[in-house]
Amino acid sequence: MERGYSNTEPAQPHRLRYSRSSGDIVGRETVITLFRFGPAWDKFGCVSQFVLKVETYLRMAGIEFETRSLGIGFAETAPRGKLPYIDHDGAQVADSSFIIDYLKEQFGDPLDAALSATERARGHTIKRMVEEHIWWLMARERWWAPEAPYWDTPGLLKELDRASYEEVRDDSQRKYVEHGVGAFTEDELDRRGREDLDALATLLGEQTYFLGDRPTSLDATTYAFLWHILNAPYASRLKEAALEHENLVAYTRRMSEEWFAEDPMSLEREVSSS
Ligand SMILES: N[C@@H](CCC(=O)N[C@@H](CS)C(=O)NCC(=O)O)C(=O)O
Repeated sequence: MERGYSNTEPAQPHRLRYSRSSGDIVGRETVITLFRFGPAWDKFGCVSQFVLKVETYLRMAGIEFETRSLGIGFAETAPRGKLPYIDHDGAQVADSSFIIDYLKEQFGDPLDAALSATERARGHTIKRMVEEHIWWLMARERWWAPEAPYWDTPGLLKELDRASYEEVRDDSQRKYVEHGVGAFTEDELDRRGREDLDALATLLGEQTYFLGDRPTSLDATTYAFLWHILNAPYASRLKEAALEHENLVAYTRRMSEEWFAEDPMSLEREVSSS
């Protein structure tokens, strides 16, 4: 499926395959590989919101890609020790925002090119709140959830025995306490999450997308995080708060229908499993 919103077709990340005998084009190989942890929790393509953000951007910008699931071994190859990263014809780029900057440079900017300075500033502010605050609230919820959603999770900690899992969990919890979010009470966390979700619901209002009637790269972030919150497979006060905003729920459903109706977990794009 080729989609995008520019008048000029962006260059596609393909390597053409030629017939040795005739020289005719006989196929094309996808050369963008998105590295992720891997399918998890029933309907998640990956446990990472940032992986879904990049995947959403690729789908919205009409850039073909394949996925490669690394599971717990991700740190052996991830250039910054985190996922996602991509490989484009041998060039590796890590960090979801740097990846999107790179994709814009390489394939054009069909989603954001027409944005005004004010829209860009608004998009930047929303993105930072979601990625740098809501992410911590979500991580805090996941690591403390009584259901222990990361225990024995395919696509992440599946191969760990109980003692090793508990070591990873304790290390993670220490990280969140150092950040500050780990020291909040459940009610304080709930209050902070509600403040952010109320703000998102107000900013979205009746609009189709977060910056108006056309999708932009900001929607890759907002969709990825809202989808993860709304589909949390554990009791979540963030999820309860998000469900109270009909416009956020409808927005997430709309985005799913528009960009993820086909191959929702990118299983058809997967070239290896962990
Ligand atoms: N700023 C990075 C954040 C990426 C990130 O935090 N990834 C998490 C998963 S959501 C990760 O790889 N965590 C593994 C770890 O820290 O060991 C981005 O935008 O890509």
